[in-house]
Amino acid sequence: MKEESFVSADDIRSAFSAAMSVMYRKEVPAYGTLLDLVADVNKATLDAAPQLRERLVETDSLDRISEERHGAIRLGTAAELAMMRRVFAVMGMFPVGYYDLSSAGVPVHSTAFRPIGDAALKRNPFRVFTSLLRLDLIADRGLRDEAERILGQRRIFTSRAVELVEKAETQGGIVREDAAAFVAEVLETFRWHDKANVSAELYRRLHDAHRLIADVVSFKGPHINHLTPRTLDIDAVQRLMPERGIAPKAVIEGPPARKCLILLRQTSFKALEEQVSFIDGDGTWKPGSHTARFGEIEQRGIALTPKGRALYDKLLDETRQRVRPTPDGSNAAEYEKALQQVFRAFPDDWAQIRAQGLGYFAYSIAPDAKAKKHPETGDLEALIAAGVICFDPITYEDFLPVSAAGIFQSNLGDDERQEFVESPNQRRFESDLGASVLNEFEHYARIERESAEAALRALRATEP
Ligand code: OOG
Ligand code: NI
Repeated sequence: MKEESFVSADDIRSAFSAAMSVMYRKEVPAYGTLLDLVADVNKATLDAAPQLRERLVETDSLDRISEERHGAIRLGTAAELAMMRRVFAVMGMFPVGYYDLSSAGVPVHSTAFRPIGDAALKRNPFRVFTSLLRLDLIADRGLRDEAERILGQRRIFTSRAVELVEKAETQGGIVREDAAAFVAEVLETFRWHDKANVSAELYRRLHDAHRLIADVVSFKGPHINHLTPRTLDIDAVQRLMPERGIAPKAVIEGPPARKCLILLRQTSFKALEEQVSFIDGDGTWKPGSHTARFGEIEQRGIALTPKGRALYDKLLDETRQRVRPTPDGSNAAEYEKALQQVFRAFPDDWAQIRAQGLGYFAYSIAPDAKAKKHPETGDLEALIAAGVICFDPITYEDFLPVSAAGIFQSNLGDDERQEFVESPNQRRFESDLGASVLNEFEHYARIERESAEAALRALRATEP
């Protein structure tokens, strides 16, 4: 098989995320409304800031600005997770990071499947936050066994999807003739099923144990539960949602609005109550409802170093000690004010953020470097001071556990808070996954180091 006959993983990922978007918009019309709002706000933001538009043209592709950046699914078993890893690998998406949500009252642990290289991220940054249900955190032994039995019986991948993955693995890629079928077959796994796998009575028991358990166990597959486009002004979208008839969650998760955006800000509209039917023991269908699917938006800033992240975590914690946002939004303004105030302790200036070692930066030679007299040295700091090498923030491509918990909670019904013993178990997760996850900090540090080395090399090459 000649290499040229393979479709690139980036192309498969793009086709897949586009197909998923079309499907989700059809399944959840409110999501289409959100997409329209995001496109309008992004356009208004760009019209008001021509410089931003220029920068986006240089660094990104402007026409894809409002496209989806991520989605999320919840899986039930180790076998599902391991197979999902193989499916995503065909699309150039690899597990990055480990997120334990048990401490936040959600019985799952997660990773994000995403493109890793710079070129792949630019081409299409689509990623999927993927959670695995932790039945080990459920106290009721009988219910746990029943849930395990039901999950053990379902097949979330079509047999053709499995075949195509195996073929891609053997051949080293997807051949052109198989690309469309691969996307269509894999899409089936993410589809919504309004006919439940379980009786209304069992659904109720699962739901009482935790709403998330009911969401995972009761259905044929891990329906995509949200998609998330990128917005250039998250505060505007949050404010305008009600005007378009959609209800935003109480507060925006993550850091406050700032000049130098750090990490990730996210908000969502609340999950909708949808009609489903449950199957009784005698085979008759009973109408009911289930709440799971929503839409989200995100705005990304600089990736923080462990030191920067520790400061972020500390400040977020401090804010929440002062004001804990209530699900009904009644103290949202107060929370935002506290967030703004507390985060004054985080420098809002790129040079400061860099000098204090709080964020990761990419280095390059300044466009006018040649014209400048500069010290003949390999000392990065001296060259930056001389204006010969410049630095740009590296965008954070991952997720935040506290924010993720907030997103989960607001879409599972806020009134319910359940405590689990905090029990991260990355080793178990990786053994279920069949691979280890990439450490996000090491990854950003490497991008930074390599960019500095490349900039110094390029500079040497310009010297006589
Ligand atoms: C995933 C919630 C986490 C995010 O953006 O932090 C998430 C879920 O609800 O399944 O998507
Ligand atoms: Ni999300």
